[in-house]
Amino acid sequence: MYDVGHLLPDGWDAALLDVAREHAVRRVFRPTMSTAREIPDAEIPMHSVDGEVLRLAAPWTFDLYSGWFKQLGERTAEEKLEETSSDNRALSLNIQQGITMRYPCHVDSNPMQGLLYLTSCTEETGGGLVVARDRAARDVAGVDADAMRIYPSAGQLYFFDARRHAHYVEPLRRDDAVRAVLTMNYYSPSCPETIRPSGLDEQLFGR
Ligand SMILES: O=C(O)CCC(=O)C(=O)O
Ligand SMILES: [Fe+2]
Repeated sequence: MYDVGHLLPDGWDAALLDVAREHAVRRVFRPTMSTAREIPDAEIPMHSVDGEVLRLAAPWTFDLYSGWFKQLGERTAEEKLEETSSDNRALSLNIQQGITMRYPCHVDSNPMQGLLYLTSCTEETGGGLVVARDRAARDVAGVDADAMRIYPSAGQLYFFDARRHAHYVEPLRRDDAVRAVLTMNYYSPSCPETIRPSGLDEQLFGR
């Protein structure tokens, strides 16, 4: 984890929260792809701003993705990181609001995930990132049976290889609470973009 918020231009977080307010779209996640770790008939509402929209509304996020943040990620990965072939696959701004939403349980397909948090969470606010210790965890109940919880703060940049540990984001505990994170996907020579499971784009960006 790198604390980068104070090194970014003043107002970066407010600017992205404005983009979220203006451009977020609501979708219903259905666990049809091989990386989902939900019970089969789950339907989970999600709010996000796609990379193609971020490219226009906050182009500087792409400069960080392919520049400084990629370099930081390469310190954690033991190899070079590769950018994705499309803006939607590269970046997404994910927003969670109120007590009913959570981010679906899944494993990542990419070997390195960068997460820049715009908001802070604690045990009181909820919104923790819940990660299975057991690689066999197949759904939320399986994750919860033995999990670690991460409560990120605004301005923190995390890098993960979460291909083998299922994870989800727990709901917030207040109706007026908001959680927002810029997610960045990187591939690498040993795990290239061509392994991305079919059905993932349709589920994440379909209209
Ligand atoms: O929002 C988070 O804390 C995690 C999101 C995540 O797991 C992902 O984007 O793959
Ligand atoms: Fe993930």
